[in-house]
Amino acid sequence: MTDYEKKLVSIVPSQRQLNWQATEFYAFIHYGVNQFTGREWGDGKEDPAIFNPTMLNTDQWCESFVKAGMKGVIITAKHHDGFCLWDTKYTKHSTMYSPYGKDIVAQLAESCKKYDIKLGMYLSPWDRHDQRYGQGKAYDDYFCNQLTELLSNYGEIFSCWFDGACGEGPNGKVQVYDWQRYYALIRELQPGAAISVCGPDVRWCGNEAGHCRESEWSVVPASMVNNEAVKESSQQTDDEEFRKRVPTDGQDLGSRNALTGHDNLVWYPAEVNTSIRPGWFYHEHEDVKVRSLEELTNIYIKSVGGNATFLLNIPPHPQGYLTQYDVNRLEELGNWIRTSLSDNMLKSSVFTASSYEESCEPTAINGNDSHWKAADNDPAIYIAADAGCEISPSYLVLQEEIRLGQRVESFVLSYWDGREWQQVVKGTVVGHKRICPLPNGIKSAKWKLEIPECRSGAALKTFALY
Ligand code: FUL
Repeated sequence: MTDYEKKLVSIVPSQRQLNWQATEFYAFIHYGVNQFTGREWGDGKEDPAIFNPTMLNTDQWCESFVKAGMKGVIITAKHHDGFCLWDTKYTKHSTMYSPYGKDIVAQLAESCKKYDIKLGMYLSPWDRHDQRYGQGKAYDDYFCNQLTELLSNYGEIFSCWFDGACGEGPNGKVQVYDWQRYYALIRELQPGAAISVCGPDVRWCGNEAGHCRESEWSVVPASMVNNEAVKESSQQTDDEEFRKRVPTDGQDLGSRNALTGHDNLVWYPAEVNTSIRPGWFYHEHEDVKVRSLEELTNIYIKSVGGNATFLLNIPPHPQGYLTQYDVNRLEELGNWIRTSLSDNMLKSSVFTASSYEESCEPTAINGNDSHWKAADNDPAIYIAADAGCEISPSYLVLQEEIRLGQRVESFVLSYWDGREWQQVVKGTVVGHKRICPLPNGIKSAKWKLEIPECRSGAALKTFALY
């Protein structure tokens, strides 16, 4: 192992990043005053009197998320319009002063417990309602008081999601956020919560269309943790086109080439966030524009199966429930995940490998908490599986033991056709998880995974075929 490789694999995730990464697929809820006004960005002048859902049912949301295979939900406790969905002491611009009069975050927290899923908070730093916005410390105090309520009164929080969007023009109010103060408060109140987007733990994938880079690296230059850059690439105006746009630059953030010249590196893994509909908030005319199952399975494969996580927004109807259009699609997606990725055809295979380290034998692969580790000086790393009988899989699933860093730079899957090895699929990064669809109709008992490029010895938890 070269010194440089040693350095690269010394960058590892924190426990909170490991927990967040394992959440894989979770829901976003955009709900507030906007679905009553038909807007995407409220201006902060909305009268709480318009907020009057009569069928709000957070159990229905969570039941649907569980059916989709999701393990958590993040709610817009406050969006840019400043309207708060919880019982806050610090403003009257909230559900408590609306005809509805109840704490929605509390209801969701109860439902999360009941359905055993995690809860996360979206609290918009940009606030178009509050008079303190733009007054420096006065607003930071307000924001920290809000954070304190949200992080103290609703149980364990897995994610604090800080949006980079701000549409204030040159004549608007400018607030210089005291990020370090916010982060210190979060670490104190919820040390397990990952701080996402404008934060040090989770990197925004850089678009709202659901696109994930082909090679999504978790080890990147520390300069990527940059809230100003996030702000610049976030929405500057309420723009439907922005939500569909996929930037073409910045596709390689972490290859050896991309890291050249960067001494300071960090573990900063990606999250893909998009909406099941064109808008983040509910609009009736978009009932017919719910994304197809095919689109969603593609995003799932490329994000969860591309070393990112998938945060899918499902906006509730103004009356407070998820519509059948969305509910049905979520259930179809969950069924697809359960049927496509649950029966590993290599589970009782015999594994052999080019090399291994003590206690990390090839048989340790596909265990509950064990892994196979190739020797650091192995010049031609591979692991092979003999399933004992012919199998005809549709998906390859790989996982690295990321506690040992992100190591795999390229991989090739082949099968034995009776005479020689035939290549089936190849790829680049693996990280937490890589899912590759396979061509139809290949049958073989013997499969081999080669890892031609690796940052010293590969460490794999999973080599599965479904
Ligand atoms: C954007 C916001 O402006 C949208 O309204 C939405 O909340 C999305 C998740 O982030 O930047």
